[in-house]
Amino acid sequence: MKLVHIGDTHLGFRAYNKTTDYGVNMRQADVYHSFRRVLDKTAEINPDIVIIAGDMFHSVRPDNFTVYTTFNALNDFRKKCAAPMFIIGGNHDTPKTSDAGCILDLYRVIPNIRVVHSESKSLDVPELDLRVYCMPYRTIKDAGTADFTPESERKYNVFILHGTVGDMKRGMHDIYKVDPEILDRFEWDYIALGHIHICEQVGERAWYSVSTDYASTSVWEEASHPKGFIEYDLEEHKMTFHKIETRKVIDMPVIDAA
Ligand SMILES: [Mn+2]
Repeated sequence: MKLVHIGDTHLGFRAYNKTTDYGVNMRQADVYHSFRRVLDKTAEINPDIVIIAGDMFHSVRPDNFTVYTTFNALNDFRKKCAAPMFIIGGNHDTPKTSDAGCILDLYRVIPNIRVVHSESKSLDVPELDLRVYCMPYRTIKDAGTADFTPESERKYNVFILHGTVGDMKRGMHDIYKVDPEILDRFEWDYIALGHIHICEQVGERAWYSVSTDYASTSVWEEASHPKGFIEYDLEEHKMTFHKIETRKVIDMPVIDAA
């Protein structure tokens, strides 16, 4: 049983003034192409489960171009790989009020894509003997009281969460942090985390995947870290990191202006 864990893809991210020949912001195009590369590689691996652990979009209201190119990318992927895909809401793509509507809901129309953004819940996948517990960013404030008791026994139990766990300091926008104790409250086969843009292990079976391109406020801090995604074998408990090619970020030396 193989799982692919994709982290913050931040589609619709823009930076600087350069545009492509088609008039699209160059960094926006880069971020999109990295996403396509990740999906192409995932289709080659042909896993049983695919996870996008939050911040699929860079903003609550991505531009129309981003909305429909993302639709094309996921639709094309679906033709090559039938694995169920689980997408949860992150801090960037979940609106603060429910009447705003969440753009992630649009992607439910693609077969076998499940989206969770406004509540924590368990999704049962009997055909894979699998249960996936989803905790999107909007619900991590209640993580302490979350009930992980399964309604039915399944062989594989996977937990997806978007947020900062423990004392990691990188999230400037963090209002809530999750006590790492909750990761141990149930014997998960894998914990797929999103929010931190660097690949990091935070528990025996718990990983932050990594963002799929350099799409943070301070990309230079990440310059020495490769971008990619995680493949995880639920039987052997083996993690494989797949690096993908992106445009390079070069951290220039400090200039002494004096
Ligand atoms: Mn993010």
